[in-house]
Amino acid sequence: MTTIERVETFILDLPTIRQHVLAMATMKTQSVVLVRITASDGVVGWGEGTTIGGLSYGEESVEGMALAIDTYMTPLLIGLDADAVGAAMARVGVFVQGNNTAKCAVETALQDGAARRLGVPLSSLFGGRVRDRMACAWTLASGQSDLDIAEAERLLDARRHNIFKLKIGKRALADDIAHIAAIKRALGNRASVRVDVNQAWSVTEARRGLAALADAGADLVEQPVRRQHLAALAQLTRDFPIAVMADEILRGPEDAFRVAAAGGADVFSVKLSQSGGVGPAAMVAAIAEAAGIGLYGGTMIETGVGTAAAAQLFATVPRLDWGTELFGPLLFTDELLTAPLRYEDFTLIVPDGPGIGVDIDPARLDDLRRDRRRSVHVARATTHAGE
Ligand code: MUC
Ligand code: MG
Repeated sequence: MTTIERVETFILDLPTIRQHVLAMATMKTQSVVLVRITASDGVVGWGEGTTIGGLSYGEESVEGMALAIDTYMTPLLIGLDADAVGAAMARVGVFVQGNNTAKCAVETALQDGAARRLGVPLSSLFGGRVRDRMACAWTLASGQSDLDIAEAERLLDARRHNIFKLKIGKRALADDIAHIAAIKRALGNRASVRVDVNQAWSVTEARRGLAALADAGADLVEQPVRRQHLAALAQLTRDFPIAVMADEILRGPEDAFRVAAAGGADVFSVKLSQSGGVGPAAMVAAIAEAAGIGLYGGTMIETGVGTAAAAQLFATVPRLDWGTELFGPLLFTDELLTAPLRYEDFTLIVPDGPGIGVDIDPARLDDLRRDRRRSVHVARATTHAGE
């Protein structure tokens, strides 16, 4: 039996190419946790746990994830069968509640190692590929309409993205609607324009907002109200023609089932991090598929590690009608991989190699590690409170 020998965590801080303005935080740096799991046969698997804006997006921070893995998960994992990923994660689940993003980092590293041991891409462990490339949205979040339009035009010209997600909810509703309308007017039918409110609207604002968004030409609205408000999300889904997508409300298969049963969304944004790993994300996708809910491959703005893992899974789902937003590595000034992921013709190409299909450059890893840096721009300083 090949056993799990070593589990290591690394916190990395990656500067972004421009500020990324969301309802709850302005990012200038993205912080991630990478997990490296070494098995007794020497095979190494990598996984990623990433969230956004310190603790402003969710309940896990990179510092907390590293602690949860090092202190609570690693002792449970050492000596277990490295190929029995489900059994290993079930054991972790008995002793560690929640912490889905930290679990995602560990589970992805185990999946990567198991697939590398077999010499196959991770997609082969999830039924095989139905596509080799997938549509990939870009998020416009500079905070200014003219800059966003110029950025979108550049990306359309380069044939890199023709789906744009606008981050709204920080400004007054009327200002956000004017911003969306200006962008949609400029791009016309050359692009799909969608918005992510990141839970910022009250139910009343959402009712006004969804009506105005449809008029402004937006195709989809993501998580308009707080994740606790399932009944409101379901009502909005029923009442307005614009597609409603669930994001923060989905934290694994149980939530997916609850939201699907309540008719709570037209589309699910499936995120490996929120789901707790590749396997649980596959279950979320299966629930959506069974319920007739559209699928979208979501991101937590991961490096190439988490992005490649997600691409491996989304390559296997039968219908991916809303595409993906697996643009994470493109938002960073630094590349972590030996060979960057390829974005061509408005799509992300699914990498071919074994496991997640990408490799980390050890020198780059060293450069980006928080514990090796002389000065650190931590996530805390990226929130609005810190501006
Ligand atoms: C989210 O809420 O979807 C994904 C893309 C982006 O710009 O932010 C994230 C998080
Ligand atoms: Mg979202």
